[in-house]
Amino acid sequence: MARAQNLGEPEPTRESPFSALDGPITPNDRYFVRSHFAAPELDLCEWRLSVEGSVEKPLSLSYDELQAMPSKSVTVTTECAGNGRRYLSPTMCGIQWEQGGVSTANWEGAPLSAILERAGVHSNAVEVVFEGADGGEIKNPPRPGAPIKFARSVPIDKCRSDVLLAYRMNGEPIAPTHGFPVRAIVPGWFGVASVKWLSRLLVVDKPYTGFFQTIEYAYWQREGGLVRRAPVAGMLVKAQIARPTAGEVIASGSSYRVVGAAWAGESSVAKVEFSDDGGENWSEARLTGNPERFAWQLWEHDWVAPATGPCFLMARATDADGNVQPVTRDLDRENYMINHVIPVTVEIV
Ligand SMILES: Nc1nc2c(c(=O)[nH]1)N[C@H]1C(S)=C(S)[C@@H](COP(=O)(O)O)O[C@H]1N2
Ligand SMILES: [Mo]
Repeated sequence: MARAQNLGEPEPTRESPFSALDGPITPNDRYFVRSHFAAPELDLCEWRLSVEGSVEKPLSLSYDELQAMPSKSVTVTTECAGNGRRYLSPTMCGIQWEQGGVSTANWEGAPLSAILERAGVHSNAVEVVFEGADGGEIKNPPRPGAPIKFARSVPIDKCRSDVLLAYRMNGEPIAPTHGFPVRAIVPGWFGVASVKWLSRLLVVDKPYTGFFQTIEYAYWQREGGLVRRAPVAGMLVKAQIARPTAGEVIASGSSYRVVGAAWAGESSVAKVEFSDDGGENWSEARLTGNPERFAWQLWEHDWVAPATGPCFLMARATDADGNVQPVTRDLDRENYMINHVIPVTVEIV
């Protein structure tokens, strides 16, 4: 399995082999892994999920209690906010993901709405902070100080409408690297919000400003002449080409079925276009399979390889709200939210 080139971070990371795309679901052994600290080993008998903060009745749920609640399953595409960082120029710090920081799985678990209802959330609540059992010191760059836990918050409305506390991934108990026994799944949002190894839900009445919320996994938002730090949230519209792959050698005049996937966060993919001349001309690709609200849209395009020489292939998606993938990089996004069109160079012989 490919390892993402790692600029100084010791934590385990694994790219999904995106070029192997062969259906809507990423098999568990090909699903990408991004963990900031060592995976905690949790004992099911001792594990509890506590629900605290701005609630009428704090809870402490066991694995059995969570599983006994009505369950729901949903197919969700999750992209790491740093996916594609390898293609940024100048180079930005962090894991140098190519195209494999994105995967799709079917998750089964308890809707968070039911748990919040049981706890009786106070009307002043604005967010739920998801805290993982993992933590440690921040090493890259070094920040001397006490160890911290991995934690992220999600607005209360999103928690009520879409968030799942998942215990099964593609029909199997969630593997230790993916957050056993229970993780959050925040459909349509960048992966960082889907906290693994959940141990605590803290309902808060002010926006949370933790390390992975406002320092990392955050970007600059401009409003009224001010620049402020905003946490990455919904995934942006984006298409990737699975095949051909960069550097592939293709015979001039041959027919080639170009395949890929596109996703649009909380919106949906309206169209995917393909270009074989570096973005001068575009033709519409075919959307395939059965679209699901939070899952990627597979697409294909029957293409005849042009004259010999290097050839710059591009795919660009448009979402249902009319957002088109940009051609240039927005520097306010720093090293996250990478959705500008990135060419795949192949060699026509
Ligand atoms: N507790 C915990 N949750 C976490 C993380 C983490 O390091 N610790 N990484 C986040 C990030 S940045 C991503 S992209 C996804 C990756 O999930 P996966 O490893 O199952 O693909 O988990 C998120 N949840
Ligand atoms: Mo991530």
